[in-house]
Amino acid sequence: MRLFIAIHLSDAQREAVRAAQAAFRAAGVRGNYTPEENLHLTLAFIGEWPDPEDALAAMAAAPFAPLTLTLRGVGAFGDLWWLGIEENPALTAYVRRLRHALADAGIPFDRKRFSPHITLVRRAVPGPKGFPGIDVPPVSAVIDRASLMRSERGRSGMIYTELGSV
Ligand code: 2AM
Repeated sequence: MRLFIAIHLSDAQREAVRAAQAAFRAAGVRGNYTPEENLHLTLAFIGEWPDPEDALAAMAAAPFAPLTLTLRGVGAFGDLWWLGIEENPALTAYVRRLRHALADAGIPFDRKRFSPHITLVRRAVPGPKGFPGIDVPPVSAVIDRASLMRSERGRSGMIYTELGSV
């Protein structure tokens, strides 16, 4: 199964992300918008791996300590537009520990540098005036867990299911 480890946003944060998506839509930006129920922050992308219990055990070896996450800014990787978060040393340290635990357990993961982002829209095509400038309200939330997620292709888009959390 296709696995990744992610953080869920608070209701207020999801609302802010939806407002940013609405501003993109209002500016005529077309593309594959992330549905509200799929909004998340990926910490590690494992990809195909047969046994979620292995991954949960590795996560348990790097316990999550609650931290405060604050939304900040909008940016793009090519045609993927995202909403960012404020610099967060506690999160960076956790992701380092988590990835070490996965490596120690022999679980593969994408080793690209961690660039925390919440995907707003993939394959974005600009509107008549390009992409909108957006002021993202600095909405904060205390995050108390990281979740192991399964990703499946559904009839009308990706379906993400939480398999467990630490
Ligand atoms: P994205 O939002 O930037 O596409 C599920 O696919 C989640 O894992 C998404 O949040 C996706 O990020 C992230 N991810 C990270 N690395 C990935 C990779 N190599 N392939 C697919 N998804 C990846």
